[in-house]
Amino acid sequence: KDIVYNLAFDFGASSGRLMLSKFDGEKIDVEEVYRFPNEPVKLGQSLYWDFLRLFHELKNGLKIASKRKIKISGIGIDTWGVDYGLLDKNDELISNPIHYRDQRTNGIMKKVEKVLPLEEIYNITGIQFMEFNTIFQLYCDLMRRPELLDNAKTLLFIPDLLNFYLTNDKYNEYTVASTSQMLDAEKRDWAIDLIKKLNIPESIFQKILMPGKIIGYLSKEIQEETGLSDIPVISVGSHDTASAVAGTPIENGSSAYLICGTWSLLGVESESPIINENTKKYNFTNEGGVEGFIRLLKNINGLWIIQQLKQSWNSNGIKIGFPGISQMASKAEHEEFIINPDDKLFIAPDDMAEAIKQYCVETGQGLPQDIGDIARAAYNGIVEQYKNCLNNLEDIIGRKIDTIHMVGGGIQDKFLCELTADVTGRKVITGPVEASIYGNVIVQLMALGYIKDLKEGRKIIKNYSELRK
Ligand code: LFR
Repeated sequence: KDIVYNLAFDFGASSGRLMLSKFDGEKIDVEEVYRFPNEPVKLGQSLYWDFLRLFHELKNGLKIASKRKIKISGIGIDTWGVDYGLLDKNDELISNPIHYRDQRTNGIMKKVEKVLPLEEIYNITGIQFMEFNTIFQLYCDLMRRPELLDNAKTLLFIPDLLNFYLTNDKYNEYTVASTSQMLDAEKRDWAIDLIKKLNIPESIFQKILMPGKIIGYLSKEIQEETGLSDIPVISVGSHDTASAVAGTPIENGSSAYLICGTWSLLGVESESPIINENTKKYNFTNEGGVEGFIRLLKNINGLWIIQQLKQSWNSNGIKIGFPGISQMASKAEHEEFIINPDDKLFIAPDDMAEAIKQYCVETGQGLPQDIGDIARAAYNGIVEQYKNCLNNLEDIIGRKIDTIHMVGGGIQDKFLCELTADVTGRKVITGPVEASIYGNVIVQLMALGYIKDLKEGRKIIKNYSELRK
């Protein structure tokens, strides 16, 4: 049988990786080719992504892949959402892209509200309010560093920016552009009126490109540097969550997906945007998905809290890893401590363990004493949000959700999955861990004509990846 090889890059908030996929007409196998850390840098008052390093690692990955001497049919890139780079008239990057956890957007919504009612933004975009959404980041730029936007000719989201430096082609891919809170959810194009009302220069926005199209081909320079040929770079669901949803074998309307990574994304797939009093009240988002679907979901502060706990303990000399934290939480002496993970306190605290202690004391629960208790407070809080979110979701869509598909790196944490099943009372199906890579690959295979549609792609994933019930 002919084998089709593709390369899928998935950039996460703490690391990135390149996977090689092999499709033999029936089955997709994925293999890790290269993994690299993604370490944001605090420079002065700002928190930046190290974009130059990330692009360097992208090329390193391509160089390693080229040594395999196999014919690669396509490359697809997905990353986190909302963040962007600005290019000047010579296509030079004006500044390193700023990290969504940067503090500059604190309190920004109050300022925007004076110019434009938030309700109007929601009614058009259907996007959940988060201070780090592109719309608010750009408004900050406008107020703090207007010269940046004066000189900007092009805005590219992180995956668009990586694709541009590979191919020289400039687009804004639909799924990632939807996270900006500046797309008209119905029209699936820029909400020009909103953009104008905020005085953001509309000329920086590019043509929207749907997932499943060829963006361009590796440029001569990149070919020479990496040893690869003129391979097509394909627009996948370039927002990692869009790829992860595509790579989740959901089968019917009574199933929800729950993507567990730095963030927890819980929702369903919808044919069209749902924007009403309920979605507003519960602050649900209508992000763009692949094959024209809308990702109706809620963004919950997830394993970031556990990641930060690990960092806080490790930097205080306590050697503990994720399995250790999970185990201690499962055996915690006090099982009842609980936080609200979406409290502002937990977005970017200096010390996560201290933040949790402070929260528990301030909410009258007393002081969690040890690692087990502190971690348990976080797990309880995260899973409680899952439960609330499921109930709200049922309210919005008017039907019951009986099954949750948990996917993503976080499902390697058995305790998290078990607690989710216990607390929500729903059937939990786990897998695949590599949902975003699978989603990335099936959209490439759809673009190249090897797979008919998302349904067929998901069937392949369901049949051949390891799923557990
Ligand atoms: C997950 C994710 C979420 C988005 C957050 C910030 O990796 O992409 O979907 O809200 O990161 O971009």
